[in-house]
Amino acid sequence: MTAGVTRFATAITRLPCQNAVDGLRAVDQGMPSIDQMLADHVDYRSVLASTGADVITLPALPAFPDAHFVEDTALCLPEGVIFMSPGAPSRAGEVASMRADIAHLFDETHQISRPANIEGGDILITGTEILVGTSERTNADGIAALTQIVGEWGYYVRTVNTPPGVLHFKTDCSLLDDGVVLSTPRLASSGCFSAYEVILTCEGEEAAANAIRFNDLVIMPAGFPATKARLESAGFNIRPVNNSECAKIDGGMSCLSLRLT
Ligand code: CIR
Repeated sequence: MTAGVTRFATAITRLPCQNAVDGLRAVDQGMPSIDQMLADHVDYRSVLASTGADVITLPALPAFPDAHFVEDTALCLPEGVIFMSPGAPSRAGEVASMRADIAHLFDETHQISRPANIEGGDILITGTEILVGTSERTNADGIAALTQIVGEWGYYVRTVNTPPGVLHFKTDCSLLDDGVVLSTPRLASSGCFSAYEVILTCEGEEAAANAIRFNDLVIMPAGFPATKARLESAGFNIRPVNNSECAKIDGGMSCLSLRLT
């Protein structure tokens, strides 16, 4: 692997379907508005495109309310694509569509299958390693399968713990720059980022942790002014995108795209 900030040429997204409002959620935070969710998705795609990247928008999948959270279905690396094995049974069927839609973009394709479970939301790629959080969605078999595939490409996988009650590892963290992460205090206190510079989310703004570094921008959910100011004072170019509706079904900035070099 090479150090340095990855430059992405392409982002893959999928339109939310009308029944995206029925997506999985840990707690009831009210019914999302599909109109607002669709408007937010337009904004999200336009911010990705503003960096010069090609943004692919796949069609909605009405049978799968969570299918616009594309990150959970595939891991894209320069060497190839690994299709995930979602731990949420209602999401397992999303993978076949994603494979049909994007496999042709890659030289090598791999598929992880049950009983191995792994979702992309639990995987953080840094310049030096791939961190994978065990969670309700990602088990030891899933991490072992991933480790074997990417090991042949020269990547080192480190297993870490997703905090209890947190959906995915990346619900609580993001890579901001080479060697720099944004993290909630609860995740950082586990020590998993001891080799990194850590910028903490501000008190009461833990939901700001799921951001993405995409080319020159850090795209973060709107509504977290203290963390935004902290990141700006550290020199990052921040683009907030409204995420109020996806947040009600536990989705954030990273899950809405697959990012390819
Ligand atoms: C789910 O529970 O699977 C969806 N409602 C949210 C998925 C969010 N994905 C992500 O953070 N990578």
